[in-house]
Amino acid sequence: MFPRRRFVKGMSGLGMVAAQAVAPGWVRAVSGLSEPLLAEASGEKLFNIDIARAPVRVDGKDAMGIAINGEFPGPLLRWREGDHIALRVHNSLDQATSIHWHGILLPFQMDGVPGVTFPGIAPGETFNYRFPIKQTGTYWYHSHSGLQEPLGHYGPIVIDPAAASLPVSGCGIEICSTSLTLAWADGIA
Ligand SMILES: [Cu+2]
Repeated sequence: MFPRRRFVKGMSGLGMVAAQAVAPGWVRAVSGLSEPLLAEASGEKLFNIDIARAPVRVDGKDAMGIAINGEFPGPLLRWREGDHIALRVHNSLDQATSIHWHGILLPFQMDGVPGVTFPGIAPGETFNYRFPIKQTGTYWYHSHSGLQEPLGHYGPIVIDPAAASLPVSGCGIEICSTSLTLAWADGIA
């Protein structure tokens, strides 16, 4: 376990150095970066998201995890194809954070990978993600900062089709959450 952890930490450090050396403009911290995108869109659906430390118990062990709106893993985000989404993500941690919308088709500035498509979210800062929903299905979101993801910084997304309301199975998400939680309880993170 220990060598893997050191390896992952080393990798993220190297990644940051490389990204800063060649960083294009959109990677640097600019307040209100996402404001021009979809600013004129009407009917935006707003989600307020807060990322903070919270006590959790996994496999009988007490620890400090990372909760999203007080939940571990984070809350289900249910969207509809054709919606315009605005997500106001506030960082209440003492370290930088991010949310990557895994598998979601969106403008690259909204992808949420620090040092690649945006600067990340500094402690105490809020980042406004805004994008249109162009697909359906089950997905998930997670931190792309450090080792926050296995500490609980992830959650499910369900996107309903525009024209119908179908029953939803969350089994893909369940498998994903369970494996991450077990990895954490095992001492990987
Ligand atoms: Cu991902």
